[in-house]
Amino acid sequence: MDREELRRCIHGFSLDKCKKGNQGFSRILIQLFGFLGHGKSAFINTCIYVLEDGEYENWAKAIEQDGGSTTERIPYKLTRNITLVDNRGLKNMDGYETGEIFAQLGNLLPLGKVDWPKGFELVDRITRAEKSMTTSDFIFPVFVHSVKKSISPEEQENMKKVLLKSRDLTGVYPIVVLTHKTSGKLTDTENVFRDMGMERIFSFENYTKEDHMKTRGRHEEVLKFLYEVIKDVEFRIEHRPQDPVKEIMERKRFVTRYIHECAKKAEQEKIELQRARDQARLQKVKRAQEEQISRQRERERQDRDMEMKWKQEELERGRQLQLARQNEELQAEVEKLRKKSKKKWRIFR
Ligand SMILES: Nc1nc2c(ncn2[C@@H]2O[C@H](COP(=O)(O)OP(=O)(O)OP(=O)(O)O)[C@@H](O)[C@H]2O)c(=O)[nH]1
Ligand SMILES: [Mg+2]
Repeated sequence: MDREELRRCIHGFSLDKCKKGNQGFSRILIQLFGFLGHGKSAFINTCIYVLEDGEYENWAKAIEQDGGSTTERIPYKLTRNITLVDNRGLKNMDGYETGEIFAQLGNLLPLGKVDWPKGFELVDRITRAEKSMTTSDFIFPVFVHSVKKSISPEEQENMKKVLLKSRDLTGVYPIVVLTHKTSGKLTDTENVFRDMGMERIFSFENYTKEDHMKTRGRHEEVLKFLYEVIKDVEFRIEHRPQDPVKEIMERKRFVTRYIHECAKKAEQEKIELQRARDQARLQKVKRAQEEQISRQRERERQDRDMEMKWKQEELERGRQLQLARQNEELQAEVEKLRKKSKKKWRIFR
């Protein structure tokens, strides 16, 4: 299929044209998610630029330098029936932030500003948003990752869990979109995602403010990506009967359960942390007591040694005194004998 045909297919796509009808869906919501600053907004700009084929604009407010910026869930209408959603980026993949991302992916939170107060009051926000929930959106998850950022084994493990949970939540295997394709280890990154079980991986060099010279390769890649999304949605609607209202309720149950599990895990971790702290404190007290006992023993040993030394010196002094006395007596005896013998010789003479 050439570029123009692809473009016609994408523009003309309607869920009503699916073999088994629209099944209650009115539009595809391509939900972009991923870490902060990995190119979600730039990818939206790229898609609009390619599809409109006009002048480049920073529609999705991609940031001017690396970092994070999008704090709202903003929808960008790509065609009559396809909308891209720029979700708030993740800082890390801990239970709390992932709960937020699942709530966004599941379309359980309203579009617009996304406040992320620390804690698990997310369930309340989901309940409050219930009235404004749109059930007629077919949710399609797309995970955006920059090849410039390497993935540690620990991150890979967490990412895999999140990607598989997103599949369970939406019923669709997420497509992986790799950005900055010419500035990093593309093949290595692709392999990491393949190892996580991701089959559909697209890589892009996004059009940006600095580099938006139209190229056939980039244009075609984007059109192929959108065409793949359409074909996947058609396949799913045809092969898995859908009930949008039931689905959103299931998604709500899924996310609520996930949040509760995270809260339980966090509570358990808190208890274990407290237990570890108590144990450490006890160990410290025990160590201090042992040190005190050993110091006391050392002092007693030193006292005993001193006493022994003192007694030995005392004994030595007594012995020396006795020796000196015996010596004096001996000297006196010798003197007496000497005098006696002198007297004897004088008589004989
Ligand atoms: N060269 C190049 N630059 C890109 C590419 N993708 C994104 N950028 C740039 O990287 C920076 C961050 O991109 P954003 O699209 O704002 O990232 P984000 O994922 O929307 O970030 P948050 O909104 O914070 O989550 C911007 O300066 C983009 O112009 C790419 O494929 N190639
Ligand atoms: Mg952004």
